[in-house]
Amino acid sequence: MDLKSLPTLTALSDNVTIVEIDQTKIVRVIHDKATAGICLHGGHVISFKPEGQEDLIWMSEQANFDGKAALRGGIPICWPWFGRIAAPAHGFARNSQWTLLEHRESENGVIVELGLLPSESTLAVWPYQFQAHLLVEIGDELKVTLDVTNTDTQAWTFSGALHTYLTVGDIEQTTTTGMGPEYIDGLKGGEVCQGGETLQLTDTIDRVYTQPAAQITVSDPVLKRSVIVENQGHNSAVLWNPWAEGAQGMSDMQDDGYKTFLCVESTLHAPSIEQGKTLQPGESHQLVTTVYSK
Ligand code: TA6
Repeated sequence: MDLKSLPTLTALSDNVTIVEIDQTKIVRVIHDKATAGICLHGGHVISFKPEGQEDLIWMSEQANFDGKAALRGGIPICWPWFGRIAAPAHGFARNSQWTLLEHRESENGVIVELGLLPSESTLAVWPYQFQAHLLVEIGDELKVTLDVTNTDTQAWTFSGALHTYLTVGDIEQTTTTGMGPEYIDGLKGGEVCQGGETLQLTDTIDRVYTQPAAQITVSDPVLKRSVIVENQGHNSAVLWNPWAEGAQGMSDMQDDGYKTFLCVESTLHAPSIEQGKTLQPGESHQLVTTVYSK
């Protein structure tokens, strides 16, 4: 995404400004190391461009920045559940307005911290007290930490994902390793399958890899780079691409959009909310993804 050309609404520091696309405010970071953007709507990272490189993060040309819809592309925050195990799909965090809490900068990069607290609309779909912090560290690498705390008087259970859309030059020439051997196939009604060491796509994919390695590597001969994804606090890595038919069925994705991204997600997967991770009052959990190229 070309964030540099957007007019500044508010300058917060030498490196951090507020800009806007349609109705959506964006925290823009321009630093010697990288340029990045984080929408307050959804706490959604929409760009991470290390200096001199193509964006590592893919955004749809048809993403809806009306401040209501979930954004197509970037890093959707799926929380307090992942998938369609409850409504709205992927939880409410990606459709909520987050608050900018803090920004800090040094020669190594910029850290932006956003927060989300319960509101009438979150309590209507999930009747619990919580505190969510999103720490976005922008430097040579992009590190995103979703830190959730149970501020209720009772335990609650959750799942979630940092649903990263990675830019690739051409999906059919892209190879992925490190996702591990076993996956739950979302396209085969949740059948547990065994896969090969290297994945090269020729069709749609929607898989929960249950034994990912510490690093997942997406090798891109077209953009002449490998993108590395390292996750923490997860129990699986979801890989997704909707392919041509899926892209055509989405109003917020251009028909050929599927050719230039692969979702590699840091996921806490659960078949139902009740089977998710439990936090007792006062307990916290951090779901992390780190993305960089080499
Ligand atoms: O992470 C994969 C997935 O859950 C797929 O099943 C697919 O539907 C995708 O997310 C996108 O979901 P969305 O609600 O953003 O259209």
